[in-house]
Amino acid sequence: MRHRRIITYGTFDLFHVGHVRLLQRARSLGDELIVGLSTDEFNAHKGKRSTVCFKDRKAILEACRYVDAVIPETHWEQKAVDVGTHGISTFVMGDDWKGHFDFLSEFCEVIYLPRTPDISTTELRTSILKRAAVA
Ligand code: C2G
Repeated sequence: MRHRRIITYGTFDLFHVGHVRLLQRARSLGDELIVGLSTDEFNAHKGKRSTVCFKDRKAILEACRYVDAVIPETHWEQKAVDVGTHGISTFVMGDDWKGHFDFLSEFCEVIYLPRTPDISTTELRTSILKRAAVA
């Protein structure tokens, strides 16, 4: 049976259970999981400003039992190159991205997994700020 390497991408800011469940399910699809982690600069390009810097988001992901390696995600177009460079069998994203990366099916399997409901970095940040305001 061929060694199956999985890849996924994201910001993973304020690491939460939705991220864990995505990584857990992605990892269960193969033997190894690589995460393309958005750099702070790429996040700015995505119109996102993460609370936690790239260095710390990387350390947190590397501590996650489902993650075997973390590579920087610096631009949208790197995915097809990464799939070749790392010998990826399957590309995985949450289904909020459904359809956006179907072009990769030319190079590897493309799977969109259902998002975990009722949790997001934005919701977390908002609830923290709300509590701080009334504290
Ligand atoms: N996710 C999830 N359930 C949630 C929140 C997030 O399954 N409740 C998934 C997202 O669908 C994504 C991954 O966790 O697959 C990381 O989420 P983000 O860090 O928000 O990723 P994003 O900023 O959308 O960046 O090139 C792709 C981009 O880098 C994706």
